[in-house]
Amino acid sequence: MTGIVMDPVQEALDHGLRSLAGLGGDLVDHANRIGATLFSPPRVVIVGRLKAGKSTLVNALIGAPVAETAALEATRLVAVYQDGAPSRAEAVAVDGTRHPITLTRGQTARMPIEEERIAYINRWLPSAAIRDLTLIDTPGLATLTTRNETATRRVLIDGFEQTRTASVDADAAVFLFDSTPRADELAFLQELPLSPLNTLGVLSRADGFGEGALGSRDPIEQAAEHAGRVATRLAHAVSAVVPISGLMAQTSHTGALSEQHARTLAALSALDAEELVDELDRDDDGVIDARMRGELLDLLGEYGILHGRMIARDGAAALNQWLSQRSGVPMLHQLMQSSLSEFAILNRARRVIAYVDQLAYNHPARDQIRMIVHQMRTHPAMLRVALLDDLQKLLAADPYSGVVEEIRTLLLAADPAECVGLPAGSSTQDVHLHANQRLSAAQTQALSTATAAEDAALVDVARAYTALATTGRL
Ligand SMILES: Nc1nc2c(ncn2[C@@H]2O[C@H](COP(=O)(O)OP(=O)(O)OP(=O)(O)O)[C@@H](O)[C@H]2O)c(=O)[nH]1
Ligand SMILES: [Mg+2]
Repeated sequence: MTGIVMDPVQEALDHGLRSLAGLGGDLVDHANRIGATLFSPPRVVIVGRLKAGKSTLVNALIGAPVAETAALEATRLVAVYQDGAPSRAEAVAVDGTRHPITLTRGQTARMPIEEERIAYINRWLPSAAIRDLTLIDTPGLATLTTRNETATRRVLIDGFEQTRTASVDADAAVFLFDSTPRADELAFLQELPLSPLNTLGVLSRADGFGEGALGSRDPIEQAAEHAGRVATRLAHAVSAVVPISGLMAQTSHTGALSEQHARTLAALSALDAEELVDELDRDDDGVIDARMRGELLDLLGEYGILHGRMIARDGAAALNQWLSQRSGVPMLHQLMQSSLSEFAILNRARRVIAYVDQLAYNHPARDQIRMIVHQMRTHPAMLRVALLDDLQKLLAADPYSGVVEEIRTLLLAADPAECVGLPAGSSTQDVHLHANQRLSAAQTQALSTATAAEDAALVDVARAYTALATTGRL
C-alpha cells in the first residue's frame, strides 16, 4: 500500500498478503479484507463488573458522551467505537449479517433486529481520540441478569474459538474494578486470549475509595496506594493498575462544565466541612438551589465538590483542568497510547496471520497458502509477535515456567542490552557474549521441557538470542 508509513511488522505482513492476492480468484478479496485489519487501529476492550464505570470511562477517553451511562440502567450491548465519518451505526448479528441503525440526536436508537440476535454494535464517529485505538464498551460481568455476561463472553471468548463472526477481535483489554477484583473476574481475564502485557488494570471510582470524599483520608491517594498493592498481586494478569475517577474525567473531557457551574460551586467555598455536608444532604434550596446542587453532584461527585470549590473561584477552565489532572485519566490514556498500544499492534499482527492460516483449512490453494503463512511467521520482524503469542500460551499451560520471565524481559527491554539482562547501553561485545550464553542455556533447557507451550516458546527464545548474538538486535 502506498502513502502509508509501515512498521517492519506491517511490511512483512503486507508482503505476505500481496503474495496471497497474487494467487488470484477469491483470494484477492480475502487479501483485501485481511489487509483492512492490518491497517486499521488495534482494538481495546473495556471489561469489568457491573456498574464499575466502563461506559463513563469510554466517554472520557473519546471526549464525547456517546456511551450510555446510568446508575440504574445497565449497558445491554457490546459497542465498538471507531473513528469515521459520517457519524453512523450498525448492528452486527450473531450470524455475521449487518443491519444499519437509524440515529436520531438525543434519542435512544431503536435496534433494527431483536437484541438477542445482536453480537455487537459498530459505531463510527469522527474523533481524533479514537484514531489510533478503537474502543469497545461491554455490558458488566457477573451480573444477576446473566444475559449481559453472555453477550460479553460471546464476543470475547466463545466467538473467538468458534466461527469468529461473533467476535469483536480485541487486541488489548482495560479491566475495571472498584475495590479488589473478585475471583470470577480474574477467571474471566484468564480466559481472554490476551497476554498480561495487553491488559491494563484500572481501579475505578477512585474519588469514592475507602470512606469516600468526606472520610478522614483523601480517597484518591488511598486508591493510588491500593492500586500499587493490587498491581503486585495481579502481575500475572495485568501490566499495571491505574487509579482513576472516570466521572471527573468524563465531565472535564466532554465539555459538560459551564461558567455557571463554576460560579455556583464557588459559592460553596465559604462553607466549612460540616456546613458543606449539610448543604449536600438537603433536598430543598439552600446556599445553592436544589436543581443546581443535583447537577453539580452528577457532574463532580462529592469529591469534586469538596475539593474543587476553591479552584472554581478561578473559573470553569481552571476547574476543568484540575478535574482532568486529578482524575488520573490522562495518565491512563498515556499508557494506552504507549505500552498497551505497542502490544495491541503485535496482537493485531497475530490476528492477521490467524486469518490467513484459517483460509488454508478448506481452500484448494491450501499448500501455497500454508507456504505464505510459514513465510509470514518466520520473517525476522515477526519475532516479537511470536514471543507475545508464546507468553500468552505459556501462562495458560505452565505459568511457573522460568521461560515466562525470560520472554517478558525480551519483550519489555528498552534496548538489546536489557534483552540479555545487562544494563541499558552496555557494549555490543558484551551483548553478543551474553546472548550466546543465554542461547546455549535455552538450548540445554529445550532438551527437557515440561509442556508443548514451553517447547514452542524456547524455539522462539533461541531465535531471539541468535538474532541478538549475530545482528545485535531483536
Ligand atoms: N463517583 C463516581 N461515580 C462514577 C464513576 N464512574 C462512574 N460513576 C457512576 O456510576 C454509575 C455507573 O456508571 P457506568 O459508566 O454506566 O458503569 P458501567 O460499568 O458502564 O455499567 P454497566 O454497563 O451497566 O455494567 C453512573 O451513575 C456513573 O455516573 C467515578 O469515577 N466516580
Ligand atoms: Mg456501561
